Amino acid sequence: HHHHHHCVGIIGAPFSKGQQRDGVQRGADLIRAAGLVQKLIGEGCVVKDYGNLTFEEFPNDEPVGRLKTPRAVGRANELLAGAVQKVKSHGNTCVMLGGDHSLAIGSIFGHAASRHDLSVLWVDAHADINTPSSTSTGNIHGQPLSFLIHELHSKIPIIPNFSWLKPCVAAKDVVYIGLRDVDPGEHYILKDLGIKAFSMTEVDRLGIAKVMEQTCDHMFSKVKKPIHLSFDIDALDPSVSPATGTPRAGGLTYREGIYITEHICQTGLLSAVDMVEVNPKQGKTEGEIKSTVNAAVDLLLGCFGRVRGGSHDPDYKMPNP
Ligand code: 5AB
Ligand code: MN
Ligand code: MN
Ligand code: MN
Repeated sequence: HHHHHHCVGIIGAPFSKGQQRDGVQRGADLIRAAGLVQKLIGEGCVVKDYGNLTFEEFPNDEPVGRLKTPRAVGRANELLAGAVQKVKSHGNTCVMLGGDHSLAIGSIFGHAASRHDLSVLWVDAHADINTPSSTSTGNIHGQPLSFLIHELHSKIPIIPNFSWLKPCVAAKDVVYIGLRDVDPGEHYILKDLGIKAFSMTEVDRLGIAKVMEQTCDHMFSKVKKPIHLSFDIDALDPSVSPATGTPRAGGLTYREGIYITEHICQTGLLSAVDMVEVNPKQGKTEGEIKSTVNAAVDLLLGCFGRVRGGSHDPDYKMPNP
């Protein structure tokens, strides 16, 4: 086994305007308060915390068509994209702590600007690929992939504060795991573009080990591309991660979630991670919040070398009696 250390750069993105529930902007600080940095260092990572971004307020952010708070979302993601590009230029694996999932727009765009030809692994109960016309809620956290995928470019209207954004991912380079709440328009897009998707039905049929094998076969069919892992905490079952804005029954177990991140770590190709949609205000008890935040931390530790079977430094000396 390899014993390289991971260099990790953390960006906090306390942003909630991609949806309508207050609290999700606190996710980043809660994940830090649970000891993420110290635990990563404990795994042998070299960690730089770039701190939290500060987002501009848009007092008159009227809907554009169905889209809610488009100006705030557009500007926040432009700022995030620049921050991710900077973290990547320093040679770090980028960890973006949300905030809501609209932030994947800037995170993936910034990542793609510094590492061409990415694979995106989207772990979520939801497909987040509604277009500004197909959305039933107007919430941009249900739409980020439609802004990023080349094949959907013609479906994206002109939106204020989005002019910096250009599609940067091909449909064939996206893989989903965990789907169980997909809107009809989203299902149409998935089928039309032939996007690889392991819904919870496939997780049940194949088991998580085969799902990960086939995910990697698909992502590395030709060349070994850097991986962008976008992990929505609502992919896990609400019994594990209840403190989130759009929980859905029948999700991944804690162990399946950890298996995904351990497996992605072992590819050696993980280049950026989003951990999003942790919302403490959606937890009914302290215990629910803790369980959700701890799951987010443990998933991230799996991304950066923690293995459940344990490990030791190459120069470990057995103590004498
Ligand atoms: B999340 C829904 N499809 O478009 C929509 O939590 C839900 O980032 C989106 O995955 C859920 O609003 C967004 C109904
Ligand atoms: Mn979701
Ligand atoms: Mn999502
Ligand atoms: Mn490793």
